Amino acid sequence: MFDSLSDKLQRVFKNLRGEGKLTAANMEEALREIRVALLEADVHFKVVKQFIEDVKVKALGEEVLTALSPGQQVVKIVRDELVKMLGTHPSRLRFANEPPTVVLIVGLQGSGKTTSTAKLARFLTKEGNRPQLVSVDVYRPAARHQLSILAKNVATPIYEGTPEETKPLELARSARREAMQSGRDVLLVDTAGRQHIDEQLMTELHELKEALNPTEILFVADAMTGQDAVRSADEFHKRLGITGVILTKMDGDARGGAALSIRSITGQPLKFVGVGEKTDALELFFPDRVASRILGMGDVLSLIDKVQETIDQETAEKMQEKLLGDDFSLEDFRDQIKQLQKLGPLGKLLDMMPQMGPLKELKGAKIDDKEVSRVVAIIDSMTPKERRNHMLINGSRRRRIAKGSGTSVQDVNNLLKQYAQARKMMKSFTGQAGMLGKKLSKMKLPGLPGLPGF
Ligand SMILES: Nc1nc2c(ncn2[C@@H]2O[C@H](COP(=O)(O)OP(=O)(O)O)[C@@H](O)[C@H]2O)c(=O)[nH]1
Ligand SMILES: [Mg+2]
Repeated sequence: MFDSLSDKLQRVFKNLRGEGKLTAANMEEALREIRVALLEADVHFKVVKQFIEDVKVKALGEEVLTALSPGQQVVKIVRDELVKMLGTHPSRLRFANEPPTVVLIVGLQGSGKTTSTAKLARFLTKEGNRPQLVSVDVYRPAARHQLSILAKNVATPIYEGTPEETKPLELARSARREAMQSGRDVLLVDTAGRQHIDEQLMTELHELKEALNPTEILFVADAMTGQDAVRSADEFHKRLGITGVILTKMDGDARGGAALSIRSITGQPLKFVGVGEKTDALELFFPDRVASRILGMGDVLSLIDKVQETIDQETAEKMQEKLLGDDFSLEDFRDQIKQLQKLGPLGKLLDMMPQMGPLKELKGAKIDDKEVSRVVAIIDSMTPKERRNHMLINGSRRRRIAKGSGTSVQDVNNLLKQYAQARKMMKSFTGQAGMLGKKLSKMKLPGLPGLPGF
């Protein structure tokens, strides 16, 4: 769905990654490319304009985090703005105080109303509700029959109506009465559609709205129709007042522009997406997940969040100074390993960092809790002097430390070796000011010491 947009955005971020810092010039270039990518994904031009402005203000403003590299900064800003554009919080169905809650399903012909009505019934049942269905599409007998068949499929009662009930309003009223009598708590009303918005349809929908006082009026839009879907959602909203959107056919190869524009244009949230023809192919819409999927950054984003959450900024800064200087002690080593442990399995961490090529061979490495406690115990058994200068630890001290920490001399030797390697590694990272070292220190990762041993 968002493949093409995703590819283009990633190219922009890749280019920025090579830059030392964010400047007005390289930002301008990146923003231009992001703008083109969004327009090509069929995002509404007004939405694109606002989006670019917001990203620009943030990127060049005070909110820039010096802890992240330029590429990561922009990814973060774009992600945050995408989430904002998509609606920040997932928007669930609302329920009436007095059951049954009435949900009116509206939209153009062929958009997926009948299918979505059945999908919703199934979804609600799974959530513990007791829905009731009715089709008021009196113009096409086949349409009502279609919902009857789907109702069986999702094991939900449907009000079929009497031969005398030929008007949408009559059918809907009777269906509500039946729902009340049989203790159903949600009435889903599948309405007729037209190829185009016309007066007669609007009048009919208005009457239904007046009579039923629905809690939700969900507009069903076909994602494949791109900007047309957005335009008709907007028109329905202006004329009828909708409370949310179901975007169908997201499993197709639509470019995604509709999903990205609907909220900004109509002011109404995208509540569900249809991702297939079957009745289970309905998903709640989660803005943050969709944004991450669009950016497809192997989750650099969650890494950024995680690093920021986990590592206390101040400790990290102190640590960084140490890493850059020459006084990286065994105590620091111990603290870093503890920090790393907090970040979770190393393999997972590295998975989240697609640009960590040189460290890929460490993928299999694990920081296991036992190993960490052993390291901590050994270092704690040293004297403060020894922790500051490992050269003081001779053979007999090694034996004592092993005894004191309940480990073996070999464990102590291994640890000292890892520590020496870590020091060397840190020096080469930072010393050469190589990209990787810079990246690590910028990200305020604890420097990944001693990795070869873990
Ligand atoms: N691939 C796919 N097809 C869908 C989806 N939703 C509906 N359809 C198909 O779209 C067509 C029209 O759906 P229907 O519910 O009859 O539309 P209505 O005229 O608005 O009631 C049918 O062939 C459905 O199977 C979806 O999310 N994905
Ligand atoms: Mg229909």
